[in-house]
Amino acid sequence: MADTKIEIQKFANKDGEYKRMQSVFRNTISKDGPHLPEANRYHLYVSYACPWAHRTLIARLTKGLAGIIGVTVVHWHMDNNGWRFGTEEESKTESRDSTPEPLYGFHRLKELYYKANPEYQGRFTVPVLWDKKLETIVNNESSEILRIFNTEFNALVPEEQAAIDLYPEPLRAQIDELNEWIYPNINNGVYKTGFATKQEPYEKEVTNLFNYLDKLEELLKARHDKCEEYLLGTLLTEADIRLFTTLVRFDPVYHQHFKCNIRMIRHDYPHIHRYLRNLYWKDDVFKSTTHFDHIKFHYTKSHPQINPHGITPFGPLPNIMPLYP
Ligand SMILES: N[C@@H](CCC(=O)N[C@@H](CS)C(=O)NCC(=O)O)C(=O)O
Repeated sequence: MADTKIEIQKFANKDGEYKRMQSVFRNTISKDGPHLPEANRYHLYVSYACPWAHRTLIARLTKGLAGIIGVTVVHWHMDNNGWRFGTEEESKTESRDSTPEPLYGFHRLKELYYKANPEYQGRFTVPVLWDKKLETIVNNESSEILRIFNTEFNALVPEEQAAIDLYPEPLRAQIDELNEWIYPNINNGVYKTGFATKQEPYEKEVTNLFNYLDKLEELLKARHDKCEEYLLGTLLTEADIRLFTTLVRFDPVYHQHFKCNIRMIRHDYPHIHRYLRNLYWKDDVFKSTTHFDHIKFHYTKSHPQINPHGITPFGPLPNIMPLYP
């Protein structure tokens, strides 16, 4: 417990404010190399609990990359040594989704980072996109992995998936504009709220978060009035993927665990709630990549500074409401 407190102080500064660190590996895959687009050359390491990693899982399936890029899921529990891989035993029983590390038999995610760079000094985060040929990390920043998946494997997937463009040229300015306020105020806003270690920054962040959820509600109401399902209208884009992974965790986890509890999506934001349910229930890629057990266990049992007894609340039930409640 004492160690965990030290750990959290790396996040929160002396004023009790949470600061997210920048990702370090920022390369791309392209025909110009050195990371060439090739089937079965890359491996994606994720946690089903993590909203950033979840983005990459959705993009991988949407773009038809399931048979081209393998995935390993870490165990949901993160301790002072970071993420670990599931044991053989666990992969059969307790947490079937988290399996042993397939390439090197590593026990911890951090071993991959050190293999890529023995001098590495940053955090050991998921997602990690690994190049099996060059034995290094290509990229560990989810927003960039999304873009890589969107364009760089198009020659290797069926036409139908190649034609899906999650960042289409004519919508780029609008997508960028959405990302610019949704990322700091909502995606990262829940973390700034939940990891605040003083009352004042907590109150500032939680108020700000709900101001932006109100803004989102207005935007989605306007879309609904025009019978449009997505943030940008009738087309699924990366902006939806980036938003979904936060919204789907909101009521089950952020509301109570991160004290983001001024309002609840299911009770207080009908348009956000409909948007979330539409994505989850109508597009199997969103549903099949959402694992509420990993999500709930991870947060509530990996942050003893927030939840010292590690008790995972039952509710709210269900984790997500039906499409037509
Ligand atoms: N900027 C990164 C953030 C990834 C991130 O913070 N992942 C968290 C899990 S939700 C993590 O792995 N944390 C481990 C740690 O900080 O030790 C991205 O979007 O890919």
